[in-house]
Amino acid sequence: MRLLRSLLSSCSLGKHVDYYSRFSPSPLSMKQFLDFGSENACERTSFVFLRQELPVRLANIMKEINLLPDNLLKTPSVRLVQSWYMRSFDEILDFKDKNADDDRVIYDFTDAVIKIRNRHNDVVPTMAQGVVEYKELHGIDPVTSQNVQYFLDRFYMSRISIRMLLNQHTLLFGGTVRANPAHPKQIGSIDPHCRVTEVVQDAYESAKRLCDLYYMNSPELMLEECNAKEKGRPVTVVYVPSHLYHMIFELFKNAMRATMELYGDALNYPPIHVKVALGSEDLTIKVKDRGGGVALRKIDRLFTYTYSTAPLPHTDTARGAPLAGYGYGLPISRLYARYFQGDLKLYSLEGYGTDAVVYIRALSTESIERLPVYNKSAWRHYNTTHDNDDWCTPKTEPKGVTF
Ligand code: W6P
Repeated sequence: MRLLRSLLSSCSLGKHVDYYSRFSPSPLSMKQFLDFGSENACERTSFVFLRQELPVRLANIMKEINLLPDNLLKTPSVRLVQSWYMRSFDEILDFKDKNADDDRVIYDFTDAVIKIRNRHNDVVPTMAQGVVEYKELHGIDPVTSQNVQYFLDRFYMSRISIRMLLNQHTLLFGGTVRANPAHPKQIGSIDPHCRVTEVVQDAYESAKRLCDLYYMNSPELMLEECNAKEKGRPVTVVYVPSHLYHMIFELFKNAMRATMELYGDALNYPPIHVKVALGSEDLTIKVKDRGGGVALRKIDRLFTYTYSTAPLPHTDTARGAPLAGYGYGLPISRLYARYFQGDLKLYSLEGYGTDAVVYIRALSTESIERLPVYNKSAWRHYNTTHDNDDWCTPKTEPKGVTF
């Protein structure tokens, strides 16, 4: 019924998308996220904020989906994702003129938020499938690859931010009690005293389990921390532990795979060294392997969506899924790092090993959402080519010179 309505009035839906896309998303700081979870904040405040902010964030990225290359936009996968966005946008819009003082409305809203979150669970693999479909039919040129990279980085960042809002609302107000039963000291998904080495340990154990399954062995972990702010105290940070876990788990999988592939059936493997350091601006986590490294020329590929989506390897069910190296693990981990103004970088020494470094803002006042906005400048990105035509192309022999 709703689908029918949205199809019939897709024109009016489009008008609403246009309207909300003219607002810029409002980035929240860690402090603002925590305030929503504090004693005096309420579900009503959150409702009033989200019924405006969610349509704004959805509309901003929906306008960008429309700028994708036509052949990509027409793939069934991208169409499907687009329909999820339209539907969710429409469902939130339903609450525009509802009475915020009516408990029923507030209850229904939380219900809608949960439905929307679940509808969008498979966005990442579905978009990846769209890229595969496009590649199979049309191949990939550098300009398209650049546009897809630009789009997916923004699209997935938008998705991370929208899910953060949805999660905070349901975790804080969805149940009868405010505390998250699994993590009573967290404010929704945020831990105001997240112990970094504990998350690193957890991520290591999970990656080790996969590594042991696949390779019958695994490298050890050597973990050290240096707290320059409070000497001898464990490093803590105001952060989303699940985001941190996601990034570090991904880095461990890559580090372990490199190590195991290089050392083959050796009995000992060089350990993975992790260093956690807290300074006044940065909290830095370095994951260091001795897996042989990656040539500088190939480092960018590890973050390239069009490169890492090989048509799904028909997984060798006897050995199980490969440990790492397929899909969007690294580029999405980098987005998690950037989401609160940090970053993720790879420094490799080919022939030796790789240092993967996650940078996180140490100060919660500096941890502010980094959000894409749809504007003229974003639009221009899709409609101009950024080719490298202002640098010479190396020739094997200099023109007109003979030696
Ligand atoms: C490698 C490749 C890589 C990616 C990410 C993290 C660690 C590593 N090690 O050889």
